[in-house]
Amino acid sequence: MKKTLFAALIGRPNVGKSTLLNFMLGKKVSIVSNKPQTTRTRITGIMSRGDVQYVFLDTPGIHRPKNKLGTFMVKTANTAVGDVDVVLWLIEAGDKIGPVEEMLMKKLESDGVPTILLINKTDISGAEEIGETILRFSERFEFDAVIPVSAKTGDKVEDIFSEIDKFAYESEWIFPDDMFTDQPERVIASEIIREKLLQTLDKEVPHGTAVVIEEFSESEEMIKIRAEIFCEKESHKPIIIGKGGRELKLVGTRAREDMERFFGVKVYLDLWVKVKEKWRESEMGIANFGFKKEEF
Ligand SMILES: Nc1nc2c(ncn2[C@@H]2O[C@H](COP(=O)(O)OP(=O)(O)OP(=O)(O)O)[C@@H](O)[C@H]2O)c(=O)[nH]1
Ligand SMILES: [Mg+2]
Repeated sequence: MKKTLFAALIGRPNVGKSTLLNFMLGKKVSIVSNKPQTTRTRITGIMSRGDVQYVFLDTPGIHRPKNKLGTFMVKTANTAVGDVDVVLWLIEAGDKIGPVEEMLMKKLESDGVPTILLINKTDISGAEEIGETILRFSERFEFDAVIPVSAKTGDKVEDIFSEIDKFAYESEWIFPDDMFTDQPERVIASEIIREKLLQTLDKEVPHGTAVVIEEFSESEEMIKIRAEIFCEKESHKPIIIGKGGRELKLVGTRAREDMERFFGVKVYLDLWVKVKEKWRESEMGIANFGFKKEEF
């Protein structure tokens, strides 16, 4: 008897949603960085194990948006809540209930979707703080389960499966059993480049970048990729390129290595940096980079 389960990973930026998704799948499908607002769209991770096909939706961190891109990201996360059988709400030990949490609780209540609270990063938090945090959140909301986990070490991640399995429903599987993401190869390539920008560059600069794949040509022995990195200000361009092209070269090497691992063939990567003033602030700017209104 085959079963299907849709689960969304929801929470504030930087709590480890994408890290957890990658750990659960045993494959890297969603980019990770130590900077908040890394994930910008809904990323689907699929896993078929035993009788169950799990469809996980990784979402952008919920925050108070400061521009049109932020508004799109928060809407994407909110919409995912309504599309799933169970929500995995990730927090960190010490987190308080603020406006973002209030809003999320209201949404979860009105949608009536089962919710499991995950206190992530237990490898770097104290037992007492974890306990207090569980109490604080449980007093305010009726969670179906509460599990302290570590997406980094994998501690208690298997317990998540035991809890969510209850919500799986009988159905034919939607995706082929060897499929693990629905992202097209071009999107994976652009996300890998964005991850390396976030990991290599400091502060605000990488947050204002968008990556467009201009060419993706495959032959048997290699893939040739030409990508354009758009930044928001003329002054950001030399920062991304670096002295003598050092930074861009580093981004390129790191991205190429990951791409070769992912695609399993040699990759030739050609990166260009361009400017698109304040693109995150306009509807048209974000639509041009594929963040479309139609998605919700
Ligand atoms: N120590 C520790 N670090 C973790 C754990 N999970 C995630 N991290 C780190 O936390 C940072 C953020 O991880 P992400 O997975 O990108 O977080 P996210 O919730 O997807 O963030 P957004 O996409 O910005 O919403 C990264 O530096 C991760 O390595 C964990 O269990 N333990
Ligand atoms: Mg993420």
